[in-house]
Amino acid sequence: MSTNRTQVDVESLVDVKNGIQAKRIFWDQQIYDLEIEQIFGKCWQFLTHDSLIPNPGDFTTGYMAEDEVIVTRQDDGSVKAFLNVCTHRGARLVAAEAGNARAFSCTYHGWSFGMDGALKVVPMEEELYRGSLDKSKFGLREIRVESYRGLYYGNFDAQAPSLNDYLGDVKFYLDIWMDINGGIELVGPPSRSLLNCNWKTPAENFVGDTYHVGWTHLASLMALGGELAAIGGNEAPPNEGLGMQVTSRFGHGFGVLWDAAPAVHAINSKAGTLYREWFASRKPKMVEKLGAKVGRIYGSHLNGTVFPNNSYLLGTNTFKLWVPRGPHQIEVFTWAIVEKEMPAELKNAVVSGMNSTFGSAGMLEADDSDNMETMTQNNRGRMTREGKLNSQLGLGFHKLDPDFPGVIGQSAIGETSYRGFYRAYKEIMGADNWKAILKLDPDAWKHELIGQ
Ligand code: UNU
Ligand code: FES
Ligand code: FE
Repeated sequence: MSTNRTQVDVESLVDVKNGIQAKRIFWDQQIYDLEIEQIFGKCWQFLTHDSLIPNPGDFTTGYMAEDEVIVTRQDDGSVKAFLNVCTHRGARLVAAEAGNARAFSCTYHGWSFGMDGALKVVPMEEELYRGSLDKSKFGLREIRVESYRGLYYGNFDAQAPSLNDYLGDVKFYLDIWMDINGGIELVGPPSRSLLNCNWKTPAENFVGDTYHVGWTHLASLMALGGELAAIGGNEAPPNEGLGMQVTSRFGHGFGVLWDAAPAVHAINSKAGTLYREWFASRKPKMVEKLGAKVGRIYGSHLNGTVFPNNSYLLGTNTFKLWVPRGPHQIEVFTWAIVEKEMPAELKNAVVSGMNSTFGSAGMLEADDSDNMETMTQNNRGRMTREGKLNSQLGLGFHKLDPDFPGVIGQSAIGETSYRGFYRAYKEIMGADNWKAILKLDPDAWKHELIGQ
């Protein structure tokens, strides 16, 4: 067992049955170090989308947790990812955020690598190394890559389940937005910003927090005047018909606010007008294909997280990666997510609508950020970090639904997907390896969450 695993009592961090977590999960360095090994070492992490590297030689650089990576489109159309680190003396290989290149040359001594990762050229190789350097042994460290609906994810663990199996129950819902309706694309380059919070504070907020929407975002919702303006200020408790929550085996989950997809695009803006027309024209086709109950997912607002750190708001056109930078800071990457078949005018309008609401300087992004930072930074206090976090909202009000995969939280405002997120977190943090996780009864997680 690694040092990190012997230093952290994972069992004490999450109480699944009672919906409680230890507050120190947002603070302790040892917990963070174990997360890097167990969570980010085992789980699928978002890299890029087809639309951002369409041609051979196209590349983007980014992060898998604290590891710098490069993602490149190969001549055969496939996509490979590598550590963005020169295998000579370890300098960063590629400084650009994106581009097109046939080869990558290190800035330090000039070793050059092909876009397939192979070490191709070593300056003065014959004269200096005199045949003693085996270039085939010094290619870039390759990372396992798989894609879902054009979204590429990387994984450091060869034992991990396929990306499809990992997404599991949430694929059914994502497909309604990302496949059945004609597919999606990401608009980049991503904006990047620093936030002084633990990576789990926004990940849990997006996976499961509809409770804060009417309160934290009151002023923004009133200013925007969309479908959610009525819940601003929590003046009237939402009825049961407002939405639902969904969670799944590996911690992915989301909240649904029925028929509210365009809610944060200002009612009188160009985006607001065009987008509401768009849903009115597209929704009936989805209902025809999927039936009224399931088809309603399209045109509803979805706030979700793909475990561990990839969040999205479908309707709001936000696609996020919360890259950890130590336990108390993240770098936020924000892309716009649009439907492929939207006319260019609508795409442009919703990208700009997204940037003014959930971009790095967006008004709702700003509403959230102080909460994310204080719930991290106040753990500087010793008594504070010995405390607990409560996610008991809706405990006991779950169901299984033959039409909706996963565990369903029955009211719009609840914390079912928080509990699902931390149930998976605990399981993966404490497991010897993927083999041990995958040999468990595949339905056991549901009973554990529902408590029966
Ligand atoms: O802030 C959020 N997570 C959110 C905002 C969720 C739904 C609608 C608007
Ligand atoms: Fe939720 Fe205080 S009311 S953190
Ligand atoms: Fe928010």
